[in-house]
This record gives sequence, structure tokens and C-alpha cells, in this order.
Amino acid sequence: MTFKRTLFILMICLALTVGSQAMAKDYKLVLRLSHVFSPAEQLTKSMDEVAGIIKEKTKGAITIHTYPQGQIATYKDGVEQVVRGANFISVEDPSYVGDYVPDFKALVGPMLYDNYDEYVKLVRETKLVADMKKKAEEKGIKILALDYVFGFRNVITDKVIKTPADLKGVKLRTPGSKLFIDTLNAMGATATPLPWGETLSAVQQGVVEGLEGSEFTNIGTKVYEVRKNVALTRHFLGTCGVYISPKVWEKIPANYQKIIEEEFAAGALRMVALLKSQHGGVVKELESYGVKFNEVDKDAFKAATARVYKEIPGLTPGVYDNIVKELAAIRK
Ligand code: X3X
Repeated sequence: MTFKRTLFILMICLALTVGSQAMAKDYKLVLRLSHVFSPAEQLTKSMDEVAGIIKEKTKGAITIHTYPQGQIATYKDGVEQVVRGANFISVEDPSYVGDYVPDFKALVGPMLYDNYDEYVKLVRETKLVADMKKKAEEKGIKILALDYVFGFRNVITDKVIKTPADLKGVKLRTPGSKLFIDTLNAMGATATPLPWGETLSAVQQGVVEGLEGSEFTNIGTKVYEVRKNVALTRHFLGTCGVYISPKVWEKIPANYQKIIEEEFAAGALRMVALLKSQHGGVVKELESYGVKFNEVDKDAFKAATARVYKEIPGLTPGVYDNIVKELAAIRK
């Protein structure tokens, strides 16, 4: 190559770099982030914190306005906003992604996890979940995190529940996710889907006898004022993922993408560590408000919910067994 030609190519490269930097400099994007959690709950604080860090690190180029407590689209409707390509971040249980890629329902299915860490490891480090994420992206959902864990979900009633038989005829509020409805029904209860915003009044008015949720939900939304018994079914690990449209994502300059990805991932790890350290204290505080905790016949609930996995339509054959295998390896 002649000297002149080399110089010409170098100048074009330089012009392109300067051009894209100028573009990134002028770049501005406003995203709306939506979830159902209350101001006192860590998920709300974590989302606000991550949004603040992203704004600071991108020097104001990426603004994320957070909308807690279901002010705008949440649950299934929130994920739908993402799939439609809106400038929107949905923060929801991964079972809603399961409406597009059913394997996510198996990933967060009943009676799977013993602690937060094994779930975090599974979603961060296995090819199995990396492949699931790729499939979600093809369906219009780019996953920025899956592990904003907010505790194991337990049955909260006034009646002491120890076996599936104890739940017979007991109406329990669940979120509207089909996985939740099917699981609570399989556990023996009569699942009654309601958005969180209607839950406590439904319990107070006796529309439902109780609900299912974690100790962090219990303390953060004052469930203890309306129901006093927690049966430690630990049937689901309460967790939220963070979802954005790949179409929106692709238009974000790479340096900002990196910041967004890193900060949502780091925020989840901080939340997991914090909640792990707070759980014992939260249980004590709930007990001081008169809440009683009881262990349950775990095997009976496990047997009762086994069929849920068989009945999820559209699962990749063998995916549940593969999740169990990966978990066994992690536990070793
Ligand atoms: O998709 C997000 C979660 O499944 C929300 O669970 P839900 O509706 O029982 O709300 C939990 C609370 O902590 C809300 O304040």
C-alpha cells in the first residue's frame, strides 16, 4: 500500500471516530422504569440507586425515570411494553418472560432453590441460562439482570398451614402470572390473581384469606397488620429481572450500554448481599409485631407441585432436568 493510500485510510478512520464520539456526546435517552414495589422495599431503593449511578456515569446522557407501585404498566403489561419496543424498562418476575420463552417458567418454578446464592450463580454463570437469554432477545426482551432477589415466598394467612390439605378451600392472592396461579392451586389453595395494589384491601375485606410473599414484602408493605401466620413453604424464590427492548438497546452507544449493563448487574449483587444480611433481623421484627412462623411438610408440597413443570406448555424437552443438574453441580 502506498503512503498516500495509508494516510487516506487513517484520515477516514479518524473522521469516523471523532464523528461517533460527537454523536455519543450529544446522545440523550430517557427511559421509564416500572415495577410494583413500595418505597420502603429494597427493590425500589436499588432501582433508584442504579438509575442515579447510570445518570452520573453517562454524564446525563441516559436518564431513567423510575415509577414504583404500579403507577404505569407492570407485570405482563410491563413486559409487553418492552416487546413493543417502547423506551421502557420492565422489572418483573422472570415468569412473565416465560410467556415468550417458556423455559423461564421452569427457571423460576416451584420448590427449586435452597438459597439465594445458588440461583444467582445459575443465572450468571451457566450456558443454560445464557442460551435462554439469547432466545428472549430474539423475542424482543433483552435481559439486563435476573437476580434482584427479594426473599423466599411463603404462605401468609391467619390459619396455621403445614400440609397441602390445610390449604384446601383457602383463597390466596397471587400475582397474575400463570406459573404462580398453577403453583398455588397445585399446593392445595384456591389461587386468586390480583395486582399488588389491590392485595391488602382484598385481605382486609375477606375477599381472600391470605396471600403469599416474602418477609421483605411482609415488612415493607405492613402485611403483618392484616395477617399473622407465615407458613415457611418457600415455594418460590421471589426475584425480579430487568428487561429492555433490543431495538432500544441497539441504538444506545456501546460505552453507555456497558455502563447500563454493569450497573444493573452490580445493583443486583448489592441487593442480594444486603437482604441476606437483613433477613434474620426482619424475622425478629415481624415476630415483635406478633407474627408467628411455622415449618411445613416440604416433601408434601414438593410432591404436590411436581406436576406444574409437566404442565408448562412449550418447554424445551429436558430443560427442567438440566436446571436440576446445573443446580446439583453448583451445590457440590
Ligand atoms: O413481578 C414482580 C413480582 O412478582 C411482584 O410480586 P408481588 O405482586 O407479590 O409484589 C411483591 C411486593 O413486594 C410488592 O410491594
